[in-house]
Amino acid sequence: MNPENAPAPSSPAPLSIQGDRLYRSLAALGEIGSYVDPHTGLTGVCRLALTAADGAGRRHVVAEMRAAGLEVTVDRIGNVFGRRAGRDDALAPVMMGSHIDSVATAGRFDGCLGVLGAIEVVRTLNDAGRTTRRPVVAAFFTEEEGARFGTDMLGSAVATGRIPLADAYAIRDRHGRTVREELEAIAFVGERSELLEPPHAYLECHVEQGPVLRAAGLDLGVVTGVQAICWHEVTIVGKSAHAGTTPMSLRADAGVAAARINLKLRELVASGRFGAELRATMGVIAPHPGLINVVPGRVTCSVDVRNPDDAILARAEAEVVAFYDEVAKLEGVSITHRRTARTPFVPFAERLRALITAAAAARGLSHEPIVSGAGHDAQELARACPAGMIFVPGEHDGISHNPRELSTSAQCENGVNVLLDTLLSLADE
Ligand code: HGY
Ligand code: MN
Ligand code: MN
Repeated sequence: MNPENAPAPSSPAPLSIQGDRLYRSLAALGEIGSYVDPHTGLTGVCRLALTAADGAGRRHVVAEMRAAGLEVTVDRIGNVFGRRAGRDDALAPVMMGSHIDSVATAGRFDGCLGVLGAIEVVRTLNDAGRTTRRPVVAAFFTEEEGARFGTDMLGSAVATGRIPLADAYAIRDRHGRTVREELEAIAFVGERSELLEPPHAYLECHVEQGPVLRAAGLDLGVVTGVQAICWHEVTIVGKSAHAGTTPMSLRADAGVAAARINLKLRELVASGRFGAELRATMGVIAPHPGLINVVPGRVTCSVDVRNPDDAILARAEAEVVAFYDEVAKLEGVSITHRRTARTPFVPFAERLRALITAAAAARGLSHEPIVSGAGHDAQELARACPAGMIFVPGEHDGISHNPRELSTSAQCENGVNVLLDTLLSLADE
């Protein structure tokens, strides 16, 4: 090595994580809540927030945190923090984290990479006998997915003051169970205040969950921000009636009304009136009674609309809401909707993006800026402190919220090594 490139005598040798240890920890957590999909034969993960499987996953990760020497605390919304002391222990910590709750048809990487990656960073510091100036915290947040209780980033939104704890406790799942009851059922109602002392900075390593990085042959994404998100829960009430005897002219068919709304979502995107980046999805379509010979009298469905531009999203949402009234008249049904999530475009801190970019470059890893299509806890932490995200590419077009989700050991190792480097820059300042 050319002498002037050698690290200055005082700077410690650069550290690297143990990629195989990280990948084994992802596999081990992925066993908890795993299932075999009867249609595809694929093994997926189902750890919906605050279910017994989530509770088991939580206890497993808490044990991993403790085995890495972290002091673990739990707050009143069930967010979990593993703390490693710093030389100046009174300073605000640098936090790394994500979530371990999953959708019902998940893979092993969404969220888990950021939590287990944070613990792997701590193990690497331990192995090297390295103490940072600031304390370091590895964390996971409650119900990031929103798949069970209907609003995403719930735990980190409470921790940063966007959602009051009492409101969060009262949210019910589709079976009427409340967040509070379900936290108690898995014994994760903690003592610690739910309002987070602002960290010095927050970092999250996460799979991209899309095709961009892999298609471009890039090692990493430096996330510039998270696009704006809008969720509605829509209730359509028509009239259950006999499928054979009821003339079409006498029907109030909630199923057809839902179908019209679903097609409208597709039309909004295809029209180009909202630019090229609008995304709209009806993920939940639940007819009642859901029987072959009964015209559905009631349908509960969901609307998920997203765009990087807040103003465009607002226009699109207004058009959807106006369409609810149109369909109600057309089909002779009543349509009500509840906005269950609404987050603006959230930019990430320039300074952290620059540190992540420099760390990737120093390791010779190819990287590009990228906007996140998915919501993340980092967008909530960005309200409390400078936040940044590192994206890792995924195989199979980066598919996610699907058992085929897959990032290779090398892809995960690259992401968490850059997480380590960025952490060290921040934790020693
Ligand atoms: O919906 C989302 O974007 C995230 O996966 N919760
Ligand atoms: Mn996620
Ligand atoms: Mn997700």
